[in-house]
Amino acid sequence: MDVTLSRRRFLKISSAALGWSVAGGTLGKISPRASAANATNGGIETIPTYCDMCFWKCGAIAYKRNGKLWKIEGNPEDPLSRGRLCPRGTGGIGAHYDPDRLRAPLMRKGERGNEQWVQVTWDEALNFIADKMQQIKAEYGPEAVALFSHGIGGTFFKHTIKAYGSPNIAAPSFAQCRGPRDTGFNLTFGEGVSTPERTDIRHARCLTLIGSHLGENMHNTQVQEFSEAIQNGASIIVVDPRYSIAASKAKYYLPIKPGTDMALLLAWMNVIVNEELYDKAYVKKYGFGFEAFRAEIAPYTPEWAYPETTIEPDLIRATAREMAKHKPASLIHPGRHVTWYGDDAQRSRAIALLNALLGSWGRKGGFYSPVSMDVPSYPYPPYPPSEKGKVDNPHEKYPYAHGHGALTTGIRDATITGEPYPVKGWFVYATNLINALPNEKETIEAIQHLDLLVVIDVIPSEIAGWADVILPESVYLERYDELNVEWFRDPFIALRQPVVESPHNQKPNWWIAKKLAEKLGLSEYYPWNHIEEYLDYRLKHAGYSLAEIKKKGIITGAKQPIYFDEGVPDEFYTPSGKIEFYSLQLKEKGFDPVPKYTPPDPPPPGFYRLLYGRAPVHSFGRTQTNPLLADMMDENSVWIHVDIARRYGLKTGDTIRLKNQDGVLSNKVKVLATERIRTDCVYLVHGFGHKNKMLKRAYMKGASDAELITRYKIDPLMGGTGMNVNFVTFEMEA
Ligand SMILES: Nc1nc2c(c(=O)[nH]1)N[C@H]1C(S)=C(S)[C@@H](COP(=O)(O)OP(=O)(O)OC[C@H]3O[C@@H](n4cnc5c(=O)[nH]c(N)nc54)[C@H](O)[C@@H]3O)O[C@H]1N2
Ligand SMILES: Nc1nc2c(c(=O)[nH]1)N[C@H]1C(S)=C(S)[C@@H](COP(=O)(O)OP(=O)(O)OC[C@H]3O[C@@H](n4cnc5c(=O)[nH]c(N)nc54)[C@H](O)[C@@H]3O)O[C@H]1N2
Ligand code: SF4
Ligand SMILES: [Mo]
Repeated sequence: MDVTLSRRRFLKISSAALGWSVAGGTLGKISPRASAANATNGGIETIPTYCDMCFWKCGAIAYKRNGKLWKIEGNPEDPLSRGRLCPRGTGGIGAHYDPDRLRAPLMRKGERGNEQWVQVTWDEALNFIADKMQQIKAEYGPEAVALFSHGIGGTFFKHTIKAYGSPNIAAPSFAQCRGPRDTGFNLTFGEGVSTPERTDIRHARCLTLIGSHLGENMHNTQVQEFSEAIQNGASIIVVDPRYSIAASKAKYYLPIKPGTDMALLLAWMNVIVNEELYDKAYVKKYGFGFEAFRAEIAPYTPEWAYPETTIEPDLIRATAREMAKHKPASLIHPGRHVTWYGDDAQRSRAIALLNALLGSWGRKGGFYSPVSMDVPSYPYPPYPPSEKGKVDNPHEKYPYAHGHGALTTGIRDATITGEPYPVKGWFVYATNLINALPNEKETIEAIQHLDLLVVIDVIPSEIAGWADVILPESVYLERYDELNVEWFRDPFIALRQPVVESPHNQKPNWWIAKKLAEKLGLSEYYPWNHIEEYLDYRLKHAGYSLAEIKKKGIITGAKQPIYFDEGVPDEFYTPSGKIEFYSLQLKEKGFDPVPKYTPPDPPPPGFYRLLYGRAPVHSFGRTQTNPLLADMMDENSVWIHVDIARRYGLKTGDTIRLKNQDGVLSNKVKVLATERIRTDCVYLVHGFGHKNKMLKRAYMKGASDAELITRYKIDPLMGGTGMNVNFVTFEMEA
């Protein structure tokens, strides 16, 4: 690649985007050169595809110059990106050129975890895996193989694993991310919030963000809509112990004591109900159990909430009135990564209830009803039924864990204990379980019980370090994937297609999953020869074709109603058919029918709560080796309040280690002494502190939050793992 030119160009594009986060205004304008056509012009070729630098799947246009990947911009025809990518999306070319990429299949030599490998052929690797899987099936049954997978690239692995006979498929995006939110909303409205979130941020007149750090959390469409809402003069209320970028845009900033949001939510509802500020007609028409709810929240006055949250009663009242003034275009954002304290499904339910009081569900500026295109699935033979059922949640211990695959930590527990039945093989696709699950010791302990650990990744991640076999995947710019048929405000179909060839012996997921199925004697599940046939079949049955979608990357459908007053049926799929202010199903199962507050455990003396989140230029722990993104941020710092830093004699730039309540010591990390955080907590950007030596650029740079998260609190409703329950102190470095 022409490194200088593309880097200069890249920095220009991303600093425009980052400028937004710091200085306000919109993201960079749509480039007039971004033509959504598959064109060759003076050695320049444009190929539309969709981004995979995170899981938002923005439509993009890749540019090639003289046959080489040059740059990526947003696809103006795509409803998610609307022609603009976030800095990570723009930096996607770095994923193709990353010198740390896995290049060929590797098999472990010696002990697990010692990171010594022999390079093998694809046939050798897949034969080894298929033989092991047949042995496991013969001895323990097919359910003893589990798949962990994150993102759309896992589609074909899920298919192969189901065909093999296992129902044990899990993703950290449920029990370590947004599961509790969808459970809380489902219990209230009968539907979840889904992804992309059905939030009508663009039209909100008042937007309340509870720890949703938009601007650092760079989910493109939401950041663009947030920016529009600000420009349209919406009132922004931000609740965060840390003065986030979003907080800097807020009319009201509430620096809440961590873990006490439930108290604030109850007090807000108390004010809105007592002062009769709620949408009475809406609540009367759609609400179930409102009087019982009113009685339950009566004790939770702002004066009661003040010592819990440290937010002044006047400020609680003022913000409650502000959000009510703009109803129903008043949106309390449901959040996304909500696995914080273990009472997360109930906190999410409280957020749902507050939205219900404001009448925002089904209304403009609140939650719209998403639509999608109708693209029939491929007609495969039925999967073999499983006699044993899923392994993760014996006796339905977590009654609301259904419907989203299995629980990651449930599979991990079963692997360790052998109960309710043994798990002997793990497939890990595009998820770094060492970083994504709390308590890495338990993950490593579970791995010791396995007969087979296969990791499919693009770089040598920490979990790959523990594998028996590592399979190197082509990055998204080098492959086709499943169609993106998203539920969104506008219906569309998006295509991911190869822009360039893989540089070494990497293969796309569909090819690996299909070859493996064939070696397992499951060829009937792959009646197509190439994914192009599969995609064309699906598209033809929807009235389109692969040839057609390849040109623009996107097919959009006609606008459809998305609000109640546009004709969306005002139905709620709860047991009562209404919005459940009081939940009889929760009561029957022994849970609180209306959310209650439990104070968080206090830190041990001299310890500070460990909080963590995102940086605009990185995705989780997966982009630290990307040369373009690492140039912008190559390590994290620990945010410490200036007064606390002073107490320890620390200043910005000093190097320390963090030690958690269980004695776990982090890598060295730089201090950021700042007034932008409370005195009772510290903050790290997630994804740094890599420990795999093969990650040359990222090895030991910064500290890993994951490593310090040894404790977690399980949500009794749905099995999510609250992870903001760890505390750290500081160890000085000479
Ligand atoms: N401590 C801590 N834990 C967390 C979080 C946190 O903030 N802190 N966040 C939680 C949340 S919100 C989520 S959604 C989860 C996310 O957790 P994960 O999905 O595990 O995210 P990553 O850790 O980035 O791991 C993604 C892996 O996929 C690999 N990868 C990237 N592209 C490709 C590809 O094209 N093909 C293949 N095969 N692999 C690829 C990357 O190299 C990386 O190893 O983690 C959760 N866990
Ligand atoms: N750039 C970038 N963007 C991303 C991602 C990425 O990796 N990189 N990942 C995407 C994914 S999968 C997800 S799930 C989202 C996650 O992003 P979000 O869902 O927006 O945020 P969280 O990770 O839950 O929380 C981080 C914020 O919560 C605050 N916080 C911590 N504890 C508390 C508390 O007790 N109360 C309150 N009110 N606030 C608290 C922190 O200070 C921080 O600002 O980001 C998405 N967007
Ligand atoms: S939000 Fe950014 S990284 Fe995620 S898909 Fe969109 S452009 Fe790519
Ligand atoms: Mo997430």
